[in-house]
Parts: sequence; structure tokens; C-alpha cells
Amino acid sequence: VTVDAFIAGLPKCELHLHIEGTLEPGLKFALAQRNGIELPYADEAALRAAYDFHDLPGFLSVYYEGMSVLRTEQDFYDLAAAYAAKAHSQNVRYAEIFFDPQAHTARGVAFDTVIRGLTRALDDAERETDFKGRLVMCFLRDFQAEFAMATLVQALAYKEWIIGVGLDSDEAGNPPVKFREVFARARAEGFRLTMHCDVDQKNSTEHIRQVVEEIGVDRIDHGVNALEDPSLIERIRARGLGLTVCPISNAHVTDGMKAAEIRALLDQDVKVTVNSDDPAYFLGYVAENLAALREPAALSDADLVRLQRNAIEISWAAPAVREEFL
Ligand code: ES4
Ligand code: ZN
Repeated sequence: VTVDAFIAGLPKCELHLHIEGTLEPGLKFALAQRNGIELPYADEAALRAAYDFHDLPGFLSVYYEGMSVLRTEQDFYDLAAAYAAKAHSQNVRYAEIFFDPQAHTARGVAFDTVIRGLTRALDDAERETDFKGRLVMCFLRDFQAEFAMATLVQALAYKEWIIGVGLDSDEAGNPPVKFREVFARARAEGFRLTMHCDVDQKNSTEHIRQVVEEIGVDRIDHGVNALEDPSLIERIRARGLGLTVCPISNAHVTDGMKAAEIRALLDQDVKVTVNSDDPAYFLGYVAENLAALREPAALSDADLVRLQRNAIEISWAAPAVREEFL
């Protein structure tokens, strides 16, 4: 897709972006070399050839395998610094950035190493450019709730660096209510809450109902299947709960970009936003996602502006950041 001048110039806000999903093949090879790790691919081209996903589990196995090169604080710094530079180049002014600490602590990398590297890169970017990034800690739903709770407790010492918590990874058999106590504790500790309700999952509308009614999330990641239940979508609209959708990601792991659904959400005044999810793997940052969606979803320039306003409105940005953007 080509990104035209209007999309390129639009000040952007991105709310659904996994920092580990921004690990580009070039950086992956450079970090592997720096850390003395042998990748099971001869070169970048061979690695890219493995990026041929047709479903969520297929994607997730490559995504977790890729993280093995991230070991030191400097590795996490370099990862976040590269994303910040890329986001700045696309006129992203504000991003809420997921990180998956359990994917690192489970293989022996300290929580402190992960968060210090990421935070230092975001602080440097904020000082040097007009890009601001904030961290949202995601729990992996295919691990036990006890591990998520232990991770939450570990994160309390770093509270000022984390604005909210989320839930990601493989949804099959891992419903939102599995993490009821974890999210109740997170809310009590002052974190904002979001959860993935991935597209076209088994029990999608039941999972969305759980996040709205039982967990009490502040927004929903993906969640487009709510359209199948008019009373559910009405509750989402009435509460001003945003949906952070990811068209190019959906095109890879579901049966399409869900352009008609995004159009319907806009037309029904649901606060929908467009995001990149795992741009190094799905081959599109936020500008490319907007460009790819423009024709299929019949997005006018006003719609493109609306998507950015929706994003900053449903964001957890401080009032000063919000005012500067709007
Ligand atoms: C993810 Cl596409 C997707 N779905 C669920 N969890 C994830 N973590 C990173 N990307
Ligand atoms: Zn995601």
C-alpha cells in the first residue's frame, strides 16, 4: 500500500502495539550476533519467509521464538528506541505500548531488565522528539492466573512506569474470567484495564460480555465480534468503551481486514481506533494500516481524523498530553 500525504501528515495516536512485535528481522539478527545466539535461519530473507501466518497460534509461535534474542537491558532499549523512531517518522505523537514480561521472565530475563530498557528508550525519545510512549503490561492468558498475579505483584515496584494492564496470547480455552482476581487487584492498585478479545474466536461474544460485565475493562483490544450482538454493542457504545482494531493483523490471522466491521463501528458511533499490533511481523505500521483500510472501509479524510480523535479520547494519556493532541 502507498501512504498518501494526508495519512502521512495526520498526527496519530496508537493504542494497540506489542513492543515485541516491532522486532524487525535486521535488529533480530544484530541482537542474535551481539548475544552469541544462533538463529535457525540462514539470513534475513529466510527469516522473512517464515513469516507466513494463517492463524493466531501459527503467528504466536514465531513471535515467541523471535524474543529469544532479547536478553539485556540494552536489547530492550534498542527495541523500543527503534519503534519510537519509526513511530515518530509516521507522525505518531502518542502510543500506549504493550509489553509481555512473562515471555521474558519465563526464560530467565529479569523483569527489571525488561522495564528499565524499555522505559529508558521511551524517556530518551520523549526528550528528543514529540513522540510520547507509555507502557501497558500484558499478561499471557495461556499461562496460569497465579503467574499473572505474581507478575502483577512484581510490577508494583515499577508502578509509575506502567499505566495499565492487558491480556494477550492464545485465547482458545483462556476466557477473561480466568483472570478475574488478577484484574480486580490491578484495578485496586490504580491500573487501567484492557483485554484482548481476538477476532472470530470460539465464544467471542461471550468473552466480550465477560470483559464488559464481569471484568469491567476500560477498553477492549479487537472486539469486533461485539457487532454480532446488538445489546452488547449498545452497552459498549453507551459506556464509551473503545475498540482498538488492527486491520493488517486481522488479514493475517483471520479471514480479512474486517473493513466492513470497522465501517459499521464508525457509523454506530463506537469509539473504534486503527492500530498495527505486531508491525514487524504483519508488515505494516499504523500509517500502512490506515492506508490499507482507506478504500475497503470507505474512509473519508474526516473519518481518518475521527479515528485519531477516538484514539486520544479513549487513551489513558494525562490531560496535558490529551489537550496538546486535540
Ligand atoms: C498478539 Cl495478534 C495477537 N493476538 C494475541 N496476542 C498477541 N500478542 C502479540 N500479538
Ligand atoms: Zn494485540
